[in-house]
Amino acid sequence: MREIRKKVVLFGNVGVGKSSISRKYVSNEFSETYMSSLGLSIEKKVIELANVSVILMIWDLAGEIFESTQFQGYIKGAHGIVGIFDSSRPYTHDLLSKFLDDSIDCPHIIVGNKVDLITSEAKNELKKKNVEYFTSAKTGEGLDEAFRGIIDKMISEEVYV
Ligand SMILES: Nc1nc2c(ncn2[C@@H]2O[C@H](COP(=O)(O)OP(=O)(O)O)[C@@H](O)[C@H]2O)c(=O)[nH]1
Ligand SMILES: [Mg+2]
Repeated sequence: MREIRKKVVLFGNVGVGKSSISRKYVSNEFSETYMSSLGLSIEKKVIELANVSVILMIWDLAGEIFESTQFQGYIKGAHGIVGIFDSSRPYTHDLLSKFLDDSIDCPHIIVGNKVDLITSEAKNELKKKNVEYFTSAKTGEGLDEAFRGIIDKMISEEVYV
């Protein structure tokens, strides 16, 4: 089977759940204890589609990456960006969507994480702001759909034509 390797960068404020999403999606593990990881972690996950294996390299950078001087190096060569905010702290969405609109021209999606912490009313409000995906790194809800969403945006031209 054909293999396609893709660099996907997780992006968003400190504490929104980037590392938790990566860990849950790749290893099905979750921890309530705040793990302020140091540096850069890169996790690999292989997704088998009908006619292609997608090898995702999921990049997760610690720290305040909106502000970081390392940021340009971090997103360099990315095929896709998963922009993550904390659904229970809506201001993290506004920061994220502004940044993605202004600065990013590769395929990207916006993910509202920690959906286990919000009411369905709050979720509906976020849907009005064009949030495409909701996830919980705690329960695993929505993770496959979100990563499938960024995969589809990255490979649509090369696989489905
Ligand atoms: N309830 C809940 N807590 C979460 C979720 N995702 C992350 N957390 C918690 O939020 C905190 C920050 O998560 P972390 O992955 O370190 O965020 P990062 O700074 O973006 O990498 C940790 O205490 C996690 O346990 C989630 O989907 N639901
Ligand atoms: Mg982290």
